[in-house]
Amino acid sequence: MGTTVIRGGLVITAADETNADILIESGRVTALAARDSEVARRWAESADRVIDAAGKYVIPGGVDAHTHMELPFGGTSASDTFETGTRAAAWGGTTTIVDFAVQTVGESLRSGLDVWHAKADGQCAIDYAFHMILSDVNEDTLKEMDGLVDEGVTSFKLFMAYPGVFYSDDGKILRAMQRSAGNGGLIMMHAENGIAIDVLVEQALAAGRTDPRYHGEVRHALLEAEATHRAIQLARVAGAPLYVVHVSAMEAVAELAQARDMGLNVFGETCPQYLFLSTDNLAEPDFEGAKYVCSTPLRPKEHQAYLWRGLRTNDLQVVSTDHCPFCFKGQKELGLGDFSKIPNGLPGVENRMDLLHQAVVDGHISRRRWIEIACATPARMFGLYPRKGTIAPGADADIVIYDPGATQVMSAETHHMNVDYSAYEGRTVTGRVQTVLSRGEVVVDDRSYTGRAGHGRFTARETCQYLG
Ligand code: DUC
Ligand code: ZN
Ligand code: ZN
Ligand code: ZN
Repeated sequence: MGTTVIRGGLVITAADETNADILIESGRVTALAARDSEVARRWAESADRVIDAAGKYVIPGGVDAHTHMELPFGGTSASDTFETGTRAAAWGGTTTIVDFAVQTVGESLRSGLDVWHAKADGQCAIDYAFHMILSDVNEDTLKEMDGLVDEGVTSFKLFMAYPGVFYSDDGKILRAMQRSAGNGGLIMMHAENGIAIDVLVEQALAAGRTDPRYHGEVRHALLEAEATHRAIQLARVAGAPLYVVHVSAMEAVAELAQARDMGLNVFGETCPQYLFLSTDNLAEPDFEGAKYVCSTPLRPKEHQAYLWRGLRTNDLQVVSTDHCPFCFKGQKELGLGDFSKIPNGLPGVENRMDLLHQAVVDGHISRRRWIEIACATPARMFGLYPRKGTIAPGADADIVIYDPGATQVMSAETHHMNVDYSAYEGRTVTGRVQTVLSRGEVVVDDRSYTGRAGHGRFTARETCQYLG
């Protein structure tokens, strides 16, 4: 691989905005120099490739720390493979995903991780890493956690929801947290009171409330807040840091804010669907609401302002997608007549960087905060920084040339995710990915795909770098 120079753009990281040219050698950023400086001119003269970024932003590739490619769920399987899902990610300006490997009840973490490697290895267009879902916490599982941390799987998701599937009771959660306090792993929590939710599901169905919108009602905001509170207290008792995934309720944000005001290592993630969609979508007629069934659920619109505020005040630190696509035809339709049978999840891995840029245009966040919540902080949180998440000497050359003035209409007609609908169908956004580099290789070249399955590598992660 020769040398590449990216010339003439505005380089935006979480820390700075600078008019700089970038020198890339052997897949890494080796130097930045002031635009039009003597040294930058010399680089351009001798480079194998010069990419013109005049009038564009030059940003770190996105880090999506929450995806579910090929996740078996609700009697079906998420419709993006690692191949299709990572290609769509690249199209959307994301160059690293962290996907959730799943432990099957009764089996080891090792066998779950092996299954995920078999799905992903040799298939990905961009770099990938894994978290591990703990579905069966026992003595063996706890011991295995230490080994996973050593091999770069340094975070573990637990579920307070989904009794009988992924669910862990408080005792199991406490044990896993105690173990992670000792081995440096980060516990990620799906914070919803699944036992109480199951009662409300049963009551709703018995009363004939079967439409998708009841999914939002039974998964009550207070049951998210209660679980968030409980997870925080358990983490305090264990002396472990905690990362709460897919926060959607304003009452849960308040729990996180209170914990952080106490100085605790408690972190929160939200997702574009909670920032841009609402229970209005769940109530769409003709079963269309099923397209918006995910857990935690979409909330009434008034919650959005609290999520934006949390992102500005750093009570929420990360926006990831929880990308978990199911086609409307044949998959979401499994829940016709019973909302509890609709497979949970929304597509979004391709849309995140653009939607958050729209949030910059709309004045919710600054440009640097955009990069912080979508690139730098997820990389630091999950032990990928500074290889990923920034543009600096030594970093992997995972770089996006972003056109801030272009407009696009989001649509299933034009997206690259393997799913038959867009959660943002018909939405016009300002800004568009133009060119994407993954470790110095151009994988999207001026809006045409030049990547390949197998370019992406498994990336062993350090432990969380975001404590204190
Ligand atoms: N939530 C979803 O929406 N899908 C998969 C798992 C989850 O927790
Ligand atoms: Zn979850
Ligand atoms: Zn998830
Ligand atoms: Zn999820």
